[in-house]
Amino acid sequence: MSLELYGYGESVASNIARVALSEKNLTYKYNLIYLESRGDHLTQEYKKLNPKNLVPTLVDDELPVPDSIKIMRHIDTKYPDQGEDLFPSSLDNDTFDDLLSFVTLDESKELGDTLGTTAGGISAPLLVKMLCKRSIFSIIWDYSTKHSIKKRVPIFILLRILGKPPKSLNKKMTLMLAQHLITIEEVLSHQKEFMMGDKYTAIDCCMTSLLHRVQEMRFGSVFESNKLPYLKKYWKTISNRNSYKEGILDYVTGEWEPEINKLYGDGANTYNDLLWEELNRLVKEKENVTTNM
Ligand SMILES: N[C@@H](CCC(=O)N[C@@H](CS)C(=O)NCC(=O)O)C(=O)O
Repeated sequence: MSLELYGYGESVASNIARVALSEKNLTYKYNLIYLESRGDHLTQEYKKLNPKNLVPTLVDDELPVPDSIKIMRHIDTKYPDQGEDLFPSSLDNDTFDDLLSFVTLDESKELGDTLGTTAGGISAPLLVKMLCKRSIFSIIWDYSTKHSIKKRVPIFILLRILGKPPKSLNKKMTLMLAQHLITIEEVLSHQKEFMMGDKYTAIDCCMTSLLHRVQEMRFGSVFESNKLPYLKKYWKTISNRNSYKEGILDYVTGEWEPEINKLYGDGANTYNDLLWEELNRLVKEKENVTTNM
């Protein structure tokens, strides 16, 4: 068995793949692919492994497997007797599929539509900082001539030219995040340990990475509040698993941290108050619906 993973430390999708590999107790060679700051994912060589120019890609005995969800399915099928069963057949398929599309980083969906794309959206201030490590000219050239996902090209170029994301984008992503957090709280109101119930699954691998991004972007107060008690308990459970350290914390490149500190100092995300305003509004709205029933 020879496994190689191409990924980036501060990439939500790469984190999903690494958490899953850790949960399956699989060891692999790791190849660090710097994204916006260097454009390693835009080289011809990497494109042969991942035609969409995205991370992560797993290479299993020379077979390239791009996409975090496909990677999880691949290792779960090929190594069924190792570690956790990530796609247990005994579970309710419809609920599982619904949750999978809720967490997935689906490049065909709009930013904010799923928790996965919202995690990308709330990261925009940092993506811009990384793009700004390179000249406008090199970003325009690299992205317009090399990136396969054409609809992403003008977005990256515009962000580099503006030097920061438009406020309307930050605001929209914050409001979407509030909605998705309420959905998670509702799912977890079954009062079981994991998203699908008693069994740890691929959904929890995704959630570990997505909630880590929420924490990393300084929205971590949502994990401390008794307003979202199930989320608080769930985050404690998944962040205490070995896969959180082994799949995420151990791979941080350090590129983001100084920029996050420059943006938010010792404090919360600039949009944290807006997040809480919206969360409080949604919680109240839900309470009103329940009392009127
Ligand atoms: N559906 C893909 C999405 C992968 C994805 O969007 N990766 C991001 C990093 S989290 C990326 O490579 N971005 C680089 C770019 O868009 O240029 C997966 O789940 O693997």
